[in-house]
Parts: sequence; structure tokens; C-alpha cells
Amino acid sequence: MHAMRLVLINPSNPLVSIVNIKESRWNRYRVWKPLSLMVLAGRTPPEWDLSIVDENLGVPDYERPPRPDLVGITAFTSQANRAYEVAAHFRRLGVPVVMGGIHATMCLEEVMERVDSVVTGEADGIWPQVLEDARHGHLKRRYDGGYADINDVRLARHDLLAGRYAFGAVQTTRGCPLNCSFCSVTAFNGARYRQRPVPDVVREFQSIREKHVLVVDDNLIGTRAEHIARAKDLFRAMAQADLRKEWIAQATINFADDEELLTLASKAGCRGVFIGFETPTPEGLRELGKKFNLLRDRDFGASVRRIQRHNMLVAGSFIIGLDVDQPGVGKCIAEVASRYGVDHLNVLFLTPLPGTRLWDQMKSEHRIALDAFPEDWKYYTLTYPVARYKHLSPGGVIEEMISCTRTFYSLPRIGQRMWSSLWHRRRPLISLLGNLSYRSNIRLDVKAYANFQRQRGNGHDGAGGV
Ligand code: B12
Ligand code: SF4
Repeated sequence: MHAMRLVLINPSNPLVSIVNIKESRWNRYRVWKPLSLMVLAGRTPPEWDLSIVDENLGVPDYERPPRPDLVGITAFTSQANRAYEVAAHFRRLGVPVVMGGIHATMCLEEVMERVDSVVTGEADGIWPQVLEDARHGHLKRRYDGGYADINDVRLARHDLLAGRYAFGAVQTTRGCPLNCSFCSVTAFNGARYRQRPVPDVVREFQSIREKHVLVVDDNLIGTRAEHIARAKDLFRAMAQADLRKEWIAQATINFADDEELLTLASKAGCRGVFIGFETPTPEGLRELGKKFNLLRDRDFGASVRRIQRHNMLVAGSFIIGLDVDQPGVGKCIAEVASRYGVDHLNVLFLTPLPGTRLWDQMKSEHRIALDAFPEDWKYYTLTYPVARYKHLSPGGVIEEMISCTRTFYSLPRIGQRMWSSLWHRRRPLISLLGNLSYRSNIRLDVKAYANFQRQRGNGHDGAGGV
């Protein structure tokens, strides 16, 4: 009997400009490894002959032999359409297809209709069982991984996709207690913040070949004192292991509140953090349920400067399209982000993702404008306005987005940020590259919005606002 062949596939979404290397060479720095598939590979027994295909790097000829015995597909919601195309192709060839990940979990019925087997939740523990059943030709229609035992998350197979990306990827924690209305993390990974054992994380870092690494955790440091104590232990162990890696991560703004934490993070190789500010006003934060950012007396600008003093860049993330957002919100966000002093600004449209509180609310208010599913899932990249916004028409919300990024990434403002980085000797070159990359993507975004408006007739069903 030949070794069983398994192909794990990360489907592309051509609408996501960040993966479009041909359009802008800066995008090489924004193509990230599909860690989910590398984690599954780490759980795959050696008798399986395994390969990973990341369609973001190009689509291979799936007709070419040898034919796999099993295909596994991952998908965020925005990748669902392409996932179904790939699934249909292999099923036509008689190859069984199993799908897992966030979309399969949140839209179980839709996915069940299009693949042979669905794995919901974190698949770490259940995956060997799925493979065993597939080997015997007894795949079940559905498996549920629930929440994995965080002490038993195996090392991902970093060897499998080495050399083709600017960044490696690793995960050190799962779950988030904050449950913001727009985010699927609490619904998918649970409200309990689970931290992997420090020695496992250090060993995993050591197995990554790339010098630069994305730590994919939604919040690397957590929110409670014991989480932060563990984060410090991790950073100490990383510094002691002399990993010689430079990494970036996502964190909440409380990262700035502890000087020892900042010192240790920097020593461990942290060179930048993404921070979700989300919206400039307390009313907006209340609307999104991001109460954590509402703590009294928080001076965001001072917090950003404290992080930067430790030689770490800060990328601020904001959302446009809240019920409190009025015309002019785009410029307002650009001003506020400049005032906070962030090095990069990332702005996204408020998007109801399936499984979130925002989805339930918008659905009940008939505000989900792009709802021809599954086709419309391709627009759920947070870079298209898919909902009906309260005070902004579909064209209006796009104008706010363009005005926001054009203001923040205008050449004089980039110049000011460069001058400040040079003056404080804070990684001016990296910061400049990042700013230019974002700036060059504005052109792509404007083109993408024009196509979108042409296809969708400038505004979904023509309604302006709710
Ligand atoms: C890293 C990351 C990215 C990277 C992606 C790298 C990559 N290709 O994987 C980048 C920065 C490119 C990215 C982009 C986007 N992301 Co993102 N991202 C994440 C993040 C923070 C971590 C994902 C990760 O690596 N987790 C670690 C792995 C081990 O866990 P996992 O992916 O869940 O996989 C496990 C299970 O899901 C399951 N599983 C997964 N796949 C499969 C397949 C099979 C066959 C099986 C059996 C099981 C299985 O088993 C795995 C092991 O337990 C998550 C948040 C999160 N906590 O998941 C958001 C998240 C996945 N992203 C999200 C979104 C919205 C996006 C964007 C659409 C918008 C944006 N700008 O952020 C884009 C879309 C990109 C696209 N191609 O269309 C949402 C997705 C929600 C949804 N319903 O789709 C999430 C959940 C965050 C959120 N706020 O809600 N993202
Ligand atoms: S947005 Fe961040 S803080 Fe809020 S629930 Fe998601 S992961 Fe947690």
C-alpha cells in the first residue's frame, strides 16, 4: 500500500490587496504564513506524505499527479468561495475533502453542503482521529475539536514552508476575555486566556528559520496580573535563549503600563506592536464593547511614547462605520492617530463577521447589505463596506476611508514621522518602509473601491445609511 497523501490548502482571495505581490512589491512583507496548516502538519502522523499549498504564493496545477488521498482546506470567511471551488474540484476527482477553521465553525451548515467532512473548533486534539478515519475510508461528516489542551499544542512544522516568506509565525496564547462586538476570537477560542508553556514556545521559536517572526496571538500579554507575569517569564526565557529573532505582535494598550514588561519585551526581540484603538471617542468604544480602552485617565499618546522609547514601533488599528461615526470621521481618525503618535495606521470598515455579537445585531436590524452568500463572503475582508452604516452612505463611508488614509499617509505627515523617528533613533528605515508600503497601497485600494462600486452599483441596494 502506498503512503497516504495529504494536501493541506490555504485558498487565496484575489480581492485582498495585501497578498497581491504583482501589484506592489512592498506586499512581499505582508504575506503571512498559514500557521493553522503548519500546526495541523505538526499533528499529522509520519505515515502521511504531506504537503502544504498556500495559494497566495500561486495556484499549482491540481490535475498533476500524484492524486492526494485526502485534501484539508482552511478558510477565513473571506476565503470561503475559493475554498468551495477548490473543494468541488477535488471532489469531482473523487478525493475526499475536509474543511476546518473559523468559517467552517461559524457557518457549519453552509460548509457541510460543500465538503465531505467538517472539523469545528481548535482541531489539534481531534486531527489524528480524522486522519485515522480517512485512512480507513470512514470519515465522519462532522468532528468537533472544542478548545485544545493548551499544554499539549505541538510544535508547528516550520520546515514545510521555509524560505518563501519575509516572516515566520508562532502562537503563544489562545482566547480573549474581552469579547468586543465585532471580533470572532472570543466566540471561537473562548473567553479563557490560555498560555502555552514557556519552554514549548522557546523551542518553537528555535525551530523557525526566518529572522523575523509574527506572533499571531490576539493579545500577547493578556489583561490580568497573572497573564502579565507569565508574559514576563516568557520574555526572560526568550532573551536567555538568545534567539536572535526580531518579532512583532498584537497587544492591548496596557502593554505600555509596565516598564519592566516593556524592557523585557524589547530584550526578547520585540520590534513592533499592533494596538487596537478602534475609534477616537468613548462613545465609540462603548458601542464596540471595548471597555478595556475606556479606563479613566488613560493618555493614549503617552502610552504610545512609552512603548516607542523601548525601540518598538506602534501600529494603531481603527474602525470606520460605527453608529456614532458622522461624515468627517475619516479625517478625525487620521488626526487622532497622528496625535497619539503611532508609526503606522491601519483602518478597516466595521464588518459583521458570522458568529459575532455585531452579526446578530446587524442581522436583526436588516443591516447586512452584502448577503448573497456564499458569493458575497469574498467581500468580508474588512476592506469593503458590506453593511448599512447609520450616518454614512456606501459611497460616503468609502470616501471617509480614502480621506483617512490619504491624510495620515500624506508626504508631509510621513516626513514628520520620519523626522521624529530619526531624532529619537527609533528604527527610521523600517518605519519609512512601512509608511511607503501603506501609501502605495492607497492607489490599489482606490482602484478596488471603484471596481466594487461598479459591480455593486454604488451602494448595495441603493440605500444611504440605515
Ligand atoms: C494571523 C492572522 C491573520 C494573518 C493570516 C495568516 C494566515 N494566512 O493564516 C493575516 C494578517 C494575513 C490575516 C488577515 C486577515 N484576517 Co486574520 N487573523 C489572524 C489571527 C490573529 C491568528 C490566526 C492564526 O494563525 N491562528 C493560529 C492557528 C493555529 O489557529 P487557527 O487558524 O484557528 O487554526 C486552528 C483551527 O481553526 C483549526 N483549523 C484551521 N484550519 C483548519 C483546516 C482543517 C482542514 C482542519 C481540520 C482544522 C483547521 O485547527 C487549527 C489548530 O487548532 C486570527 C485570530 C485568531 N485567534 O485566530 C485573525 C482572524 C482569523 N482574522 C480575521 C480577519 C477578519 C482577517 C481579514 C479578513 C481582515 C484583516 N485585515 O484582518 C484578513 C483576510 C485575509 C484573507 N486571506 O482573506 C478574523 C476572521 C474572522 C472570520 N470569520 O473570517 C480573525 C478570527 C480575527 C477576528 N478579529 O475576528 N489574519
Ligand atoms: S478585538 Fe482584541 S481585545 Fe477585542 S475580543 Fe478581539 S482579540 Fe479580544
